[in-house]
Amino acid sequence: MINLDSAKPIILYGSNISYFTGKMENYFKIKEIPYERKVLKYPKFEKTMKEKVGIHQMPAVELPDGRWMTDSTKMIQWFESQISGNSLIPEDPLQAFICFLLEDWADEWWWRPAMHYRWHYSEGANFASRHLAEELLSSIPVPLWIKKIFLTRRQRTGYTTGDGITKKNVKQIEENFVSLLGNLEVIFKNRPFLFGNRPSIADVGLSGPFFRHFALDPIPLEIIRQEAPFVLKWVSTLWSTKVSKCDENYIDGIPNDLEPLLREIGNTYLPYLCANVDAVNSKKKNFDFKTEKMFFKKARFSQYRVWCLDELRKHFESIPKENSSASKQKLMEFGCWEPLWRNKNLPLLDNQEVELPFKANRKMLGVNE
Ligand SMILES: N[C@@H](CCC(=O)N[C@@H](CS)C(=O)NCC(=O)O)C(=O)O
Repeated sequence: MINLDSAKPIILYGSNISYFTGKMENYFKIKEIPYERKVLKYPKFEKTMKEKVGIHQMPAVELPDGRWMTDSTKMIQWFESQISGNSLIPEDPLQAFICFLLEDWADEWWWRPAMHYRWHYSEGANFASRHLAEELLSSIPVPLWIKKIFLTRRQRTGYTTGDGITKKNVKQIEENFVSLLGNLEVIFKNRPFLFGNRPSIADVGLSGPFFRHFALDPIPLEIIRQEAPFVLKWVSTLWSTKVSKCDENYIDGIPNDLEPLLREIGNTYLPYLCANVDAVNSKKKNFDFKTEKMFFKKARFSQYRVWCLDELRKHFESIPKENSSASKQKLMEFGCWEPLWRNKNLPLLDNQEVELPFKANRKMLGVNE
């Protein structure tokens, strides 16, 4: 068990406009885990992370005993295993599985649209490139305007135009976001969090795309203000909620209004993970991916996301026998079952990510490595 002492807080290294740093901060706040966010400037941060955890990505956590950690999903699971009481993972096995699924979807699927809104529009790119240049690159003796151009290009070639976004599908990607807002608005009109009056790791997962991106960057924030005030309210409620003060447990079962989200995971996100597995199997660095509503041209392969799919399978396999057939039934109803198991063998690396959260093998996308 970890000793949480506010005199010796955990250090969270990361930018205050970073997706996964924002997710970790939401988690620490909800759990009242004392932490201090710090920035280690580049190139020192990159070098230190590679030494400590094997790869460089944001955020990193340094524990009071000096150990370093990476990967928000595995860090959160580790903290959950170290702290007794007030867990953010529901006891009900199907609810817990759905939470892991929603968290994974929030981390991996909504990354691309979040990067799109930030870097495609000059309002977002100007704001974010200036912010990051000043926050992270101030020890590099290069004029600000050059740093801004460098950052904007790096993020676009890495994560937007370099990851399947073209002139033709921008509209589809933006419609997908507006439809997410519509679905979430229905939920948050009814209750403060996805599973009732108590936040879960699914809410924490969704704070990734929302807290430091959609509800911060000028273009998506304006859409949320106009179309989804309850979503905006959820963002700030989550940020200011302490789970120790929530005395109600999670609501029973899987509420009907989660169904549109789960159906989308079944018909878009899990098939995307399968297409990524096919690309990795055939050693393709890029692949096209099509759903009823979207077409991605030359999306980037991700070895990390092969592992994500494997993790989801492991979570399902850990459901106790007596709950497993009812859970399978529900997943079939949402269209999630077939794509979860579509690819027989997953092309994982030997021992891929087994040492997380203390050592990592792969970044989320193998870009800028
Ligand atoms: N799976 C990781 C993903 C972390 C991640 O990709 N973070 C982004 C910034 S928010 C990053 O560092 N990207 C690496 C880069 O751009 O080089 C997690 O959950 O923490």
